[in-house]
Amino acid sequence: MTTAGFRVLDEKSLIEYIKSTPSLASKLGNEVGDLKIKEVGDGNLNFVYIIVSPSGSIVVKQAIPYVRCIGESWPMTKERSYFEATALKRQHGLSPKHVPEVYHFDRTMSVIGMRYIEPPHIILRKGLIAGVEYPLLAEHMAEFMANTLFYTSLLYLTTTQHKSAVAEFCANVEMCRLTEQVVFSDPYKISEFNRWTTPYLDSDAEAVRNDKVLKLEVAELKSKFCEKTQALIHGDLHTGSVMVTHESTQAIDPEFAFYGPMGFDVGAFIGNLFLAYFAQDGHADQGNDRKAYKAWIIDTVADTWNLFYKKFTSLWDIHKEGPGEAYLHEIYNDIELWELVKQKYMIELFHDSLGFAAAKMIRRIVGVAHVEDFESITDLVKRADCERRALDFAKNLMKKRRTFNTITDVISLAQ
Ligand code: ADP
Ligand code: SR1
Ligand code: MG
Ligand code: MG
Ligand code: MG
Repeated sequence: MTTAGFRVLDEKSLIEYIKSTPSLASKLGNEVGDLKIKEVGDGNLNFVYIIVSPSGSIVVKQAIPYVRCIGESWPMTKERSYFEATALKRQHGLSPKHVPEVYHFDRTMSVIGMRYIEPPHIILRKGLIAGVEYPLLAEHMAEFMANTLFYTSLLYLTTTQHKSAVAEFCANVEMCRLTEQVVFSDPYKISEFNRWTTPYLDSDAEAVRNDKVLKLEVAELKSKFCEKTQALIHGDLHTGSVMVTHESTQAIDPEFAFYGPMGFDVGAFIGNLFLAYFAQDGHADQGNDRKAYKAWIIDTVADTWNLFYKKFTSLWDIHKEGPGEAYLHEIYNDIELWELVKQKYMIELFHDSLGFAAAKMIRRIVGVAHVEDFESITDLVKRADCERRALDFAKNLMKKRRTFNTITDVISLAQ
């Protein structure tokens, strides 16, 4: 596959590429004679290589011009790599402890070189399936989301700074269209790409397609996704985009980044925690009923929202006198008005997050791309049972989201 200087790399040609790229070779201590290279991409879209030399290690990610999990029949711009590299750099600047450093970017080749997030880091989704508790996860994710969302919003930026950043990321249009299709449209209609645990969920999938209230709600969320240029969002912040140890949390894979509604990130993360929660009964066995683990996931949902709220509003407090042009300073100087503004902003963000969480759950059960949380449950009756409970919760959540005032109310619905 070649288009004006682009070629798909493999383990062999990547060695030559690294040898001729000083910014990568230097991270390997320039010891490029005996490199160990392994392709580890387990995501839906791209190729990811781990490269280890005797004195260093890196990860190289290459975007190819189609959707990897479907094949060449679904073309997809490899320019996504540009937006991923740009977002990674910006997010690393805003939340350096939770985003890998970018060492190299080659737009022609759609290649990003970045820090190898070394073992014992694993993908969070895998840890959630294995039943591992991560005591700092909520704190770290709240910090990542508060920093990246607050500092790229009009609460911190001038309208001129914000508009030019919005314009830059507007060009990530193909990735946005993919989300519009697979999250907000396909699950609610007949689509060749949809799938579900058949025959057990046949009538559940049909019920989603025939639910007029749900379709109106998802249309509203789709409008918000397309129209609300609130902050630079990661755009795909599910539990497969987070790598963890007990001490460390790293957000990767922001190729869907653009200026969109903050709730899309908060909701993606919380919605995927709820997917993990509903999958637990399928992973329970005689040795472990997973009850305690379910309680930990629920606590993590609550802590994520509550800590995010705290960190985000405290950044807002600190930067009230800053360059942000969303509100007049005289509003901030009036304690009652400032409280009112804060409450209004945060409750809307909460309801957006709940709506997007629900949409992200529904698409993983009746849409094209499923999650390992459920797919790894081999007993199909059990799997369908877990998926149905998650789906029913998500449908309710989407419809009733505006009636919730606290995350505790949401958790009661899940339990
Ligand atoms: P995709 O865009 O195809 O989903 P990801 O960026 O999610 O690709 O990467 C796929 C997999 O590669 C991840 O699940 C993770 O296992 C591994 N990976 C990606 N980036 C890194 C990194 N910087 N360090 C270590 N492993 C990584
Ligand atoms: C064809 S849909 C592929 C999905 O994988 C990515 O990680 C995004 O979630 C996208 O929706
Ligand atoms: Mg990924
Ligand atoms: Mg990706
Ligand atoms: Mg999702």
